[in-house]
Amino acid sequence: MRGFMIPTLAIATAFVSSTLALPFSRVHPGTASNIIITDKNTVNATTTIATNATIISNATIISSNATTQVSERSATSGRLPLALVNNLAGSVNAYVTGLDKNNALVMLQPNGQWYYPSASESTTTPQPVNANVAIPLGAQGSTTQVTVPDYISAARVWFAEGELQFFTVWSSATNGPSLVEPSAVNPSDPSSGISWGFVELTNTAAGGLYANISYVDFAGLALGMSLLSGDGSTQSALGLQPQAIASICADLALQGGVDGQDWEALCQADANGNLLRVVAPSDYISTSPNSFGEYFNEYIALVWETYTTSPLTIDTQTGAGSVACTVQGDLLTCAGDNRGRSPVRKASSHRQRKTNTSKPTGYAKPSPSDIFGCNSGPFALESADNALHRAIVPRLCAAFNRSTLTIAGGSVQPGPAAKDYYTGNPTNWYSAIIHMHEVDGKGYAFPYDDVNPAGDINQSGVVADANPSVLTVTVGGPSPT
Ligand SMILES: *[C@@H]1O[C@H](CO)[C@@H](O)[C@H](O)[C@H]1NC(C)=O
Ligand SMILES: *[C@@H]1O[C@H](CO)[C@@H](O)[C@H](O)[C@H]1NC(C)=O
Ligand SMILES: *[C@@H]1O[C@H](CO)[C@@H](O)[C@H](O)[C@H]1NC(C)=O
Ligand SMILES: *[C@@H]1O[C@H](CO)[C@@H](O)[C@H](O)[C@H]1NC(C)=O
Ligand SMILES: *[C@@H]1O[C@H](CO)[C@@H](O)[C@H](O)[C@H]1NC(C)=O
Ligand SMILES: *[C@@H]1O[C@H](CO)[C@@H](O)[C@H](O)[C@H]1NC(C)=O
Ligand SMILES: *[C@@H]1O[C@H](CO)[C@@H](O)[C@H](O)[C@H]1NC(C)=O
Ligand SMILES: CC(=O)N[C@H]1CO[C@H](CO)[C@@H](O)[C@@H]1O
Repeated sequence: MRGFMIPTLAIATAFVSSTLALPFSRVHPGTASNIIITDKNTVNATTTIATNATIISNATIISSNATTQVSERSATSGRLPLALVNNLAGSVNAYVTGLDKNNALVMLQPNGQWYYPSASESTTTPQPVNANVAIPLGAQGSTTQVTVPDYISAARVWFAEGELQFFTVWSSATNGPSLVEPSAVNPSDPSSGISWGFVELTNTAAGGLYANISYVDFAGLALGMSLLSGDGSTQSALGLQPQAIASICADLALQGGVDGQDWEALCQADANGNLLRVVAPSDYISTSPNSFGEYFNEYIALVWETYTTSPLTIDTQTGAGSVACTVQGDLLTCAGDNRGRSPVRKASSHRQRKTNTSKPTGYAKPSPSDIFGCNSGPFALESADNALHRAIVPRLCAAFNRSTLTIAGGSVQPGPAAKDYYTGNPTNWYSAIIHMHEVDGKGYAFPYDDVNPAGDINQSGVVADANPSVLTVTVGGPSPT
């Protein structure tokens, strides 16, 4: 059980604002010309070489609620049986997209065979994928079985209450198609008016299966996963509770009423006011840059003040062990971090001293968007960054994101346990509230959600196995037990 109550904590804060928070956002589905191409809604192949996979199996609807029985794959095959459980009343379609073992773009057809999308070179407008790539799920309570015929990477298993629209664009890098996927962030995306979600997976000969439920960018349809491994063990990440979006939006509205921030505007609704999804604050800020502007200022000032006079210890959880960080002037610097203050040079010559190589380049105060996204400003990684820096960034940003830097035990990070995450304020209420409405509290809600103190709950919601047997994905909340 998570140990926090929103109203009490929020009212206890000194960060109450008098500005009026924005209500939820409306989507207005557009056409191909309204698509905004980014790195988040595209999959770029590295080859166009298509190898026709043999038909493995047709999707089969099992009209019972019995535990799924799917034949185990052989250890040397990339075949991955999927059991898709529909717990929603309406009609649901599934889609599988990704890159095949040659890194060519593939989509799975309902007959179990790969479809290799194409693209025309003659236009820059995204072109619709018209092939039959929707796998209709059976009625509520049924399990639909389909086998991914071979290894796949950068893959998603999508679910939609209706039909999703996929597109391709010509890529001059490969002289072939790039896939353009539905975007949760763009309110004019052609698929924006329907409720959808996905789980991400990669299944390779070298690495096995790695699948996650990610709420880093948005939360939509309630999806849960369970992986049956070759050795008979199971792992699960149960995802959002049924009807979670309505509850999350109610909580966000409550928080917006308290602190005046645009929390409720993270929620998108269709023209009739039906709630569809919740977009992460970093993605929301990318289209509404004035939101959350001053939100963290006082908190950051307090963190800076605290660690000016005493050290912040970051446990890198690597061979480098724990390192001490302190605020000097405007910058937080950590011993041994390449972005920290360089070691004091032995003043061997007058000339060297003049070049002042000890210019500090530590961590500047982050902006709200830096804190929500963990990949910009002081948290942006550069190719020259050393291993220590790469270990500190996730842990430092996670500490900001969970508001654990100024609570008891917060001077060591990671330190405070999951029950104390988000008990400070201001905090990332998107992450906090999403985790509250997850069945088991698992599922990435910000990019470094896999940072945990050793032995504590791993909130990332990943299932992984070198020899996966069956991946079950449940739509609409867990099956009744
Ligand atoms: C794919 O390529 C397009 C340009 O053709 C680019 O805009 C997009 O960011 C790329 N996507 C990824 C995931 O790198
Ligand atoms: C895949 O099969 C289709 C239909 O049989 C055929 O037209 C196509 O050329 C094949 N592609 C490759 C790469 O073999
Ligand atoms: C898949 O279904 C189609 C249409 O029902 C059928 O013609 C085909 O033989 C089936 N393929 C397999 C592998 O069962
Ligand atoms: C499966 O369970 C659902 C929900 O409990 C129920 O509505 C449905 O009738 C069941 N289906 C079968 C075939 O028993
Ligand atoms: C989730 O899994 C996908 C596929 O393996 C991976 O690309 C992505 O980075 C993962 N997401 C997170 C937040 O780790
Ligand atoms: C070197 O640069 C830092 C930061 O810009 C400054 O604080 C320090 O005084 C400089 N030292 C010398 C000797 O100029
Ligand atoms: C949490 O799980 C993720 C995914 O398996 C993993 O990358 C990460 O290292 C785990 N974190 C800890 C502290 O074990
Ligand atoms: C994304 C996120 O969790 N942001 C949090 C980062 O850290 C600060 C400091 O606690 C929180 O207030 C933010 O909510």
